This record gives sequence, structure tokens and C-alpha cells, in this order.
Amino acid sequence: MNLSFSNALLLVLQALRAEAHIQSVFSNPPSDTSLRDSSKTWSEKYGAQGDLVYTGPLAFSHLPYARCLEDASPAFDVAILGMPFDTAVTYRPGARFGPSGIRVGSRRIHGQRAWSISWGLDPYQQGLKIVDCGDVPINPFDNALALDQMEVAYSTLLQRDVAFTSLEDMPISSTRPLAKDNKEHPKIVTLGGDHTIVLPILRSLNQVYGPISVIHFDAHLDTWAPSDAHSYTAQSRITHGSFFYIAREEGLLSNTSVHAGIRCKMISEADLTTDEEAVGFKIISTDDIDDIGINEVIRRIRARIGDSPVYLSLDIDVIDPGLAPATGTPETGGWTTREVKRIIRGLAGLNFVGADVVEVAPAYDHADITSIAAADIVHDFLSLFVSAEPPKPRDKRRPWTDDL
Ligand SMILES: [Mn+2]
Repeated sequence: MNLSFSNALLLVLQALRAEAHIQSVFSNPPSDTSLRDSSKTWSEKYGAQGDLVYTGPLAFSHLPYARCLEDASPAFDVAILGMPFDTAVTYRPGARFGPSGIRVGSRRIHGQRAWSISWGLDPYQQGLKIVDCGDVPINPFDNALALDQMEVAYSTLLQRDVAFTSLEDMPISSTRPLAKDNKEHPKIVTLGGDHTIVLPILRSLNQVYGPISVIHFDAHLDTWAPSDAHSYTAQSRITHGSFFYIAREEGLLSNTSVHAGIRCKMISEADLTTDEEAVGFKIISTDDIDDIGINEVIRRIRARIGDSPVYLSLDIDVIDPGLAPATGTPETGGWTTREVKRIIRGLAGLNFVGADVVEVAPAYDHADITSIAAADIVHDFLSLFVSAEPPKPRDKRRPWTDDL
């Protein structure tokens, strides 16, 4: 088989697999029910070798999988991209296994079981092309090299043409009015990785959109100013607790970002001054949800972001460690998974240019609960991208009646 023929075959197989995303799970109705008769082959008796929810190649949510960094053939509107990087953490390592853990957590979500009562939609049925583009092969020994690899990988996908040809029919908010080159760019959902991965992502997004806002779900500020005592080298300044400060130094952030879910210990109250005045964030603390309620939390985030291009970054440690223990720097007393998911729904309609879930370190998990929560949040991001406004309260969509 010559190379071009095998490439063509690969393209056909990928196209078939993309088509088969909806049908591949539970698609094996027996055509012959005569048990204990093995005179026929599997194909003759049962048809295709479909994937069950707990089998098959490990792609996010059984999506088509491609090595998009080297293979430009699969067109997509949204890419899932893993960044297995964890060599800039201040406490427990292990987030390099996050992308694979989140994919494991996504297995029960698939094309025949993705409609959500909370959103009132199925993000896989909106005509969007979503491809799991695999993981960036990041060097685990040299962070300067690793950061460059992540930026190059992100830019490689960000510069691809989207699958949609008619922008009017796109079920996803257009990025073209936000882009400096007036071109439509795909949206990338990145699976971390420790939080440092956001610095190369913001560097890449800056090339297309200029300075942007960030909605940052996290127990921690991540805007720590590296002190002289910790700045042995230029590289040692860049950690999963300082990357936003570096991003602001580099002019990647507009002055309109917001944290949600903050509750970490700090050096002193001066950290809040740095956070607001030097890096441009306002804070919604974990406790605020009790004092102002979830609707006011959502209103404040939306008011802060306005019409600006916005990147959504979610550190899984924003969720209480009782519900998401598999993370490097856990903080007690966090939001529930349900509260975080409700706030995310309230953000629909903002001008999102990308999103991530970071700091999932599956080795500290119990029964995959953190990976399942992270995967479900990625599913929410996909629903967010196809929603022009937050879903109405469910009781307004399908009112309760007292009929017997
Ligand atoms: Mn973080």
C-alpha cells in the first residue's frame, strides 16, 4: 500500500468515524438470536464492532480522535486538546495525567445520551464539528521548552479554518468580530495540566484577539507576584500560582477579569491589592454565594466581562475537595459541583474564545469522582458555546402541574 493510498484510506476512516459518533455506542442489535450457534462470524451474526460506553479508544466523550497537530485533515469548529504538564506546581504533582483522567470520566457521555435537562439541549446535535485532537507531547524536563511547545500547539489549532462554511448558520457564537484578522477561528477546550498551561494559551490567543478578559474559577488567585527571593531564573518566576501576573506583565490581559470561588490562604491582604491593581481582577469569594446568592454572582461576572472577548479557565479545586479530591492544592469549604455548573450556565452568551479545565490529578481521586465532574464541566462548556443566552429555569420550560 503506497503512502497516498493509506492516507486516503485514513481520511475515509476518520470521516466514517465522525459520522459514526452518534451511532457507535449501543449500536449492535442482534440480527440473529440463536444463542450457542457459532457457525457464523461476528459480523454475520451481530454486525458492527460498536463501542460500549466503557470500551473503545480513549477519546473525549467517544468523539472522533485525530492527531491534529500533525494532521490538518479533520475540520472542526471546536477542538478538545490535552496538555499533560505538571512541572510548575507548588505542592502535589500529578496533573500530567489530567487529560487521560478527564477522558475516562467522559465515557458515559456519548452521542446518544448527551441531552441535558439543565440546558435543554444536546451540544452534539447542533451541527458542530467537535474533534478530540489528542495531547500535546510536552517535554517534562525543560519548562521553557514545554511552554513553547504548548503555545505552538495551541496556535497551530487556533489558526485552522473552521468546519462551518456559512457563518450565518453556525450554531456557535462567531469569533470573527473579535479577531484582529477578521477571520473565524475555532474554539479550543483544553484539558490540563497544571494551571501554568494558561500562560502559553493566553500568549497564543493574544496573537488573534489582543488583550482579553478571563473568568477564572479557582480556590486560589494565581496572580502571585514572584518575589526576588523566588526569581532565581526567568523561568523560575513562572508557576501555577504566578502565571496570571506574568500574563499581565506581558500585556495579555485587559483590565476586566474576574475570579470566582476564591478561598485560599494568602500571604497578607496586600495580595488582594496586587490582584486588583496590578493584574486587573475582581473577586467573587466562595462565601459570597451565601451572602449575595447565585443570580447576583452571575450578574456580577457578566457585568464585569461585558462584550469583551473572554477566556474561561476552571481550576477543578474551585469545587469542594469532598466532591473533587483529585487535585494538587485542595482547599476545604468549596462550592458544590452543582453550584459551579449553575454559574457556568448563567454565563451563556458572553464572547467566549476558549476554555479549559485544569489541575485534575487523578492519582488522588476516589471512584473517578473528580474526573467525572471535570468531564461533565467540559460538556457544559460545549453547551455554553452553542447557547446564545442562559437556559430558562426548568420549571418555566416545562411547568409543574398538579394533575393526577
Ligand atoms: Mn489555579
